[in-house]
Amino acid sequence: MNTTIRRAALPDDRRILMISDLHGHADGLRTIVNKANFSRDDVLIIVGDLIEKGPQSLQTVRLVMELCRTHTVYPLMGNVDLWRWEFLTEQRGPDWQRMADYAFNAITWWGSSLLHEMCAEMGEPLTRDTDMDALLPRVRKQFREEIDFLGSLPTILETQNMIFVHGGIPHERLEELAGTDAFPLLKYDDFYSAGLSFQKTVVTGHWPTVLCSKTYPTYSPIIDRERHIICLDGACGVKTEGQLNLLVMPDWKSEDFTLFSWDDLPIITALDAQTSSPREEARYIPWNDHAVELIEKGGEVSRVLYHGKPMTVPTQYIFDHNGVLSCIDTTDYELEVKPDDRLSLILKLNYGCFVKKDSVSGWYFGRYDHQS
Ligand SMILES: [Mn+2]
Repeated sequence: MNTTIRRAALPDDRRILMISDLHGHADGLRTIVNKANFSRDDVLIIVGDLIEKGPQSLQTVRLVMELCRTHTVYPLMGNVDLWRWEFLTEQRGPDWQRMADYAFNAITWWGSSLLHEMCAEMGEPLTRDTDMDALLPRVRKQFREEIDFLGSLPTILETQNMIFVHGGIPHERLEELAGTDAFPLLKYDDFYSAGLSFQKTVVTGHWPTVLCSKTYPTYSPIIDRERHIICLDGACGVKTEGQLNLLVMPDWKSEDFTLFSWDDLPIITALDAQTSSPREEARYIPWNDHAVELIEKGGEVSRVLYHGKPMTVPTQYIFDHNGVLSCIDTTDYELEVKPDDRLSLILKLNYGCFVKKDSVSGWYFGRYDHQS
């Protein structure tokens, strides 16, 4: 698919809400826009990846379609949206085997896939024995509206002072990008680390911001006012501890942002106070740099060496990655906690609780109460 650019002059004095990487979380989208009191007076910009990696891909597409009818919404294409649309419409020729492989992998990883949801709704549960050639025309017919909607999503939205794109752009001469292959702009991995600067503020999703954490792990958006880049992806669906990030500006000229976030982790209420460990000394092990050396293996937690630094990590987070001992998504950071703080529970051990507070994950060793 070629890059398409939608241009919009955003109205004055209306709130601008931005979100990305919904990844099949219709309930999360509904909850988070309600939290922000989203209304017809607001503008909502959805920076791509509506589907997959979550339980409600089909519902999410339909919810976004519905919001587009009732509210001012600018949805954009994500790389996953484009992949699915290309398979479903055979843009690159029949490739049902890959589509099916993806769908069954998705079931293993995330418990759902768009194709499974479509087949379930048709009353024909998808199995390894499904005759894909016979299924495709029926899927296309029954879900024509949803598939066409995915295919209609533009690559880039340009406003008075911002450029929205799922992955990233190499430069902001948009007229040169129009008509070129959209895929590199949708799947521009780690765009933030490319170090580029822009005149207009470039707002992206796609690459979980937590991967850019140099010390303690944070899932909140990156707002870089010098290089004019905003990254929204809170790793919802990709990581259990991930979240949807909805960033709200009072109007398009404003430089103030309010964050609303959503995750589906259980909540505990802290009973004790805990002081934070030094943030600059904390380490986070992301999934793209996760080799560790074992110092001592324990039952619940083990001691490992990560980039030369000893860390205590949950033993269950240690795994063999193609012969390399690895550990992911953990940190030695200890959060600052006050009694009555509500904490999102990621992992409960006798050693302590691995939790998230205000978009930052870390350890809490105090007592707590369970809440729903
Ligand atoms: Mn993506």
